[in-house]
Amino acid sequence: MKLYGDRQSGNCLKVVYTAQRLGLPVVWQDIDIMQGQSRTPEFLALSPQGQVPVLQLEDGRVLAQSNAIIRYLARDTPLLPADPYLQAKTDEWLFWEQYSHELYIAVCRFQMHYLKKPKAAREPWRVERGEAALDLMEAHLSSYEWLVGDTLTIAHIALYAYTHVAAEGGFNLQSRPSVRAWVARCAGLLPAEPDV
Ligand SMILES: N[C@@H](CCC(=O)N[C@@H](CS)C(=O)NCC(=O)O)C(=O)O
Repeated sequence: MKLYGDRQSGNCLKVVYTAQRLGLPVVWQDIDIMQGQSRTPEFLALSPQGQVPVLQLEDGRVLAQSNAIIRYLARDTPLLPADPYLQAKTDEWLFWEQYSHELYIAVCRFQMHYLKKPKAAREPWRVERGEAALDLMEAHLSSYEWLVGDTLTIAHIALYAYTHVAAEGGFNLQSRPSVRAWVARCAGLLPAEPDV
C-alpha cells in the first residue's frame, strides 16, 4: 500500500501510527501541502478531495479521509472493537474528532505551526470550540482511563494525533491533568518517531 501524506500533518500521522501498530507495510509518498502538491491535476485525478492522507491499496483503489482509512486498516484487529456497541462508541469518537475537535485544534495548529501566525491571530470562536473539546476530553478522562474500552483503539489514535500537539495550536494541556496522563498512556503504545 502507498500512503500519500504530509509529514507534519496529524491526519497523516494517524495512518502511520495505525499501520505501524499493526505491522502493515506502507510506502510513504511525500506530498508537501504548502507547495500545493495536493492540488495538482495528477493528485486530483487520484483523489478529487485534494487533501492528504490518501491511501492507495495494492490493487490501485484509493481511500481518502484519515478516519475512514484507519478504520479500514483496523478492521478485524484489536484497534477496532468487535463488540457492536464498543465499535459504535469508537465511531462516535471518530466522528466527534472530525466535527468538534480537528476543525478547531488542528486548524489553530495549522495557522501557528504551518503558517507561522502569532497565537493572537487565531479566531476567538475557533479557540473557544477547541478549548471546549479539550474540556470534554478532560471531563471524560478524569473518570475513565480510555475514551472507549480499556486499551488502545483507533478512537485514541485519531484523538491523540492533534491533542498531543495542541500546544502548537496555542492550547494549554497543563491545566488538564487527565488529558496529559492519557496522552502519555497513548504515547507509551505508539512509536515515538514514526518511521515515514
Ligand atoms: N477530513 C480530512 C482532512 C484532511 C486535511 O485537512 N488534510 C490537510 C492536511 S492535514 C490537507 O491536505 N490540506 C491541504 C489542502 O487542503 O490543500 C481527513 O481527516 O483526512
